[in-house]
Amino acid sequence: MSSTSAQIGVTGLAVMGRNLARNFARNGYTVALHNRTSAKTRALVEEFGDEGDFIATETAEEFVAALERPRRLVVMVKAGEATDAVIKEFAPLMEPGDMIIDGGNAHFADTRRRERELREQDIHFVGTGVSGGEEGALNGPSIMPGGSPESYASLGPMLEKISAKAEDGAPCVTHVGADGAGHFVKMVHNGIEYADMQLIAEAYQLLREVAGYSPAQIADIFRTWNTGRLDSYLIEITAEVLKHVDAATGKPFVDVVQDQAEQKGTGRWTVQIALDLGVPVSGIAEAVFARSLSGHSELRAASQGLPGPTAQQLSEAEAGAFADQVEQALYASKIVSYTQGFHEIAAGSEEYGWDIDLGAVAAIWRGGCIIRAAFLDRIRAAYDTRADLPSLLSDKTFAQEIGAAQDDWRAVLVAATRQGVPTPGFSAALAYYDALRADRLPAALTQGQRDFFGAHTYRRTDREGSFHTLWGGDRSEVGA
Ligand code: NBP
Repeated sequence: MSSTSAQIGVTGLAVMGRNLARNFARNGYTVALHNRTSAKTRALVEEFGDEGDFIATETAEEFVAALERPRRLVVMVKAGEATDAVIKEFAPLMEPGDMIIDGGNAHFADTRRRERELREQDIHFVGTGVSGGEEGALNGPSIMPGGSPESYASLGPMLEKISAKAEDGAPCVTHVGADGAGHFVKMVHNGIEYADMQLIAEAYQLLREVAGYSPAQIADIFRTWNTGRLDSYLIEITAEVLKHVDAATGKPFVDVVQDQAEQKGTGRWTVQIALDLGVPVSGIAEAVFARSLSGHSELRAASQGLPGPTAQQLSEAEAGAFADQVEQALYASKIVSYTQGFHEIAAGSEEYGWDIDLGAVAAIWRGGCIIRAAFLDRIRAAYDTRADLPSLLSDKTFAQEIGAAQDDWRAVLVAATRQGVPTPGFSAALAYYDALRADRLPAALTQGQRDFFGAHTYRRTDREGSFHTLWGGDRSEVGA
């Protein structure tokens, strides 16, 4: 603790803030520390003070005074009211050109509001997505900063230093775009994470219930998948979880955990915002709904005993072939989830004028974050080839791969339906794929119905204009 002025300060020293502060210090920066409850500040210095240069402070005034100009003040508190409370406390102590960096999981609309308000004071508010959990915060997260280009010029090199590095050595951070762009992208990241997890869970359930494999055998299958195109952090940890045996009962760990998941915050926002933007993120939505359904214990209890199909056990040879088909279905569905997520980012970028580089987003998710995967390199390559790609499915390589997977994908869903195994993620993904490639959609009939009961009018395939049929009269058509 030699320096008298810090290059960066962190307030909010719970798991994330503490580890982020240590990460900055380990990378050679002097870090000012602050927490509402100062016992946490003292504890950090006592436990980890030898990892680097820290300046522990107790009051807001001391904290702000400890920072070199322009100040870089990272806020890592519980997202929501706490963030506003902290801004209210610190902003009056700061000066033009200083930066407040919110690394919490804020809603991007809040970030836009805070950025606007602080801009009046010439303070740069940098809403920043941080992914990778506490481990990432310490050893290198994927970082998604929004805010002004000037703030990135000052902050970017530091973030690049503490961020995760992709396999090619590139730092997993980029200036995503103005005001709320970083938090928007973090939100969609989490939505995609929900979808990835749901698809993996469905693959597990199918391997267990249709193929008859044990959790330990499924762990081995996932390990094998992890050496191929599905190579990812989530597949890797799934194998670990499935292999784990509960010490108290000797049963597979997955069998002693209650099958009720929570859905909150960013995953849900991804779907809400997609609805507002009119973007079909059906796979992500099904992942959120699947968690929601799992948590309805009373509803589920009341439905126990409803009839299902007669189960048919596969032979050993059939099970092996089925596992290969599930891999195809999982990969194809994953392509769809990312297609939907990137569509939402593109739509948000368009709506808010962020000019987000989709390839750069894929690139910074390659390391540090929960959805890190070899697959993201492919997405980056797709956008590198064509930055204005209308959809990932328009990329030649992805189109070929999904085409090659489709027979197995369909076969898996036939088996799932026959055996009564719910696969909302796989099914929604296939429906999206089939709907997009369809020559005609039944939306034409929907338009006819709307015109019938509400005179909503329709457009014709053969002429310009808007038309209405006199359904209650002689059924002649009027329009221009
Ligand atoms: P929490 O979300 O549990 O927040 C705890 C921190 O907020 C403590 O430092 C607490 O101070 C402070 N705080 C609260 Br609560 N109310 C406050 C107020 N009114 N004024 C000042 N400080 C207040 O911590 P976390 O899990 O470390 O997460 C921090 C942020 O990072 C959150 O926004 C979270 O969503 C985000 N995030 C978390 C993860 C993760 O894996 N956990 C990943 C990515 C992003 P106290 O000590 O005095 O109570």
